[in-house]
Amino acid sequence: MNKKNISIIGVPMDHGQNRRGVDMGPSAIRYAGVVDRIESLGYSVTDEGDIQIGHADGSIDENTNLRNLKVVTDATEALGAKVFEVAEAGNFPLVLGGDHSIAIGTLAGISERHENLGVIWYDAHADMNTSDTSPSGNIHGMPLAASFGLGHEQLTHIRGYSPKVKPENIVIIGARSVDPGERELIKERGIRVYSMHEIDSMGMQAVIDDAIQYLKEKRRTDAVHLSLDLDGIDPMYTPGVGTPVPGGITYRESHLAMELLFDAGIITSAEFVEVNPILDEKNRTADVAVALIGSLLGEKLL
Ligand code: B3U
Ligand code: MN
Ligand code: MN
Repeated sequence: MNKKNISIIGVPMDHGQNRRGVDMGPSAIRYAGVVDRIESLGYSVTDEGDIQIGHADGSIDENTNLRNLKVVTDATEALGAKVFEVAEAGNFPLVLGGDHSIAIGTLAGISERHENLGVIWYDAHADMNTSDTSPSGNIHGMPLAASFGLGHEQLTHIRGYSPKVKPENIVIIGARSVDPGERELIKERGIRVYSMHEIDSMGMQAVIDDAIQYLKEKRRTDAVHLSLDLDGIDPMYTPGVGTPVPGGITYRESHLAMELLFDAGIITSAEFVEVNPILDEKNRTADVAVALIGSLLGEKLL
């Protein structure tokens, strides 16, 4: 990655799920020193501030089975516009969440500029539910499906087009909690998943090498977005997340993954989501986010 200017966009969104506090994620990550950390690597950083988020009552609409649809739609629309603007200006968009519903907006802004976008989804979950399959009505469990065109039209058509990404250009890393409807979609759409099984048996180095080769050589992607949900990492390292799932990726494996992605030079935008300071211990989860952002942007020991 050449030393582009990094544009930080905060998205204090907590309406894509039903545990309060994740709206403070961007503040926690800033407090953990994200700007200084990136500047120390020789980049210039512009903090674009936060996207405005409206109010919602948290109820699930009985017709759509969706919680807070309007507020999530409005915010992702605004985020999409901002991401598009900073990317168009030649900057690297670094989005800080906020719950994972915001990825719908990030991808809407990014994909508009690319023919064949790739996505790496680092997460304990597949985030591929739709209003029909979701057990919770929570939109943070739906952003991947919405981005390849499945789900409520308001979610699939942010910025007026759909789909944002081809299912076969998606790589999921760290999955260990997948709902039945998601499992079917993974098989049916040919989505590449490196679950904890593959991480354990192949090792993280081989997983990332394989993922890079797949996106670069096989899929010939022209840009790759990294969407990193902190719950992909084991909750012993990142306790401040709304839906922790044990048996996750270690801190060290995650650093290695970020370093290998930096070395490959394929990542063109990124987001770090689901940091919830209310559920956290001494801002540990935000600290991990900042450390991983450092590695993703080229921080090395020597
Ligand atoms: N798959 C479940 C749970 C979930 C998804 N994403 C998170 N949790 N963080 C759902 O509600 O869709
Ligand atoms: Mn997620
Ligand atoms: Mn998750």
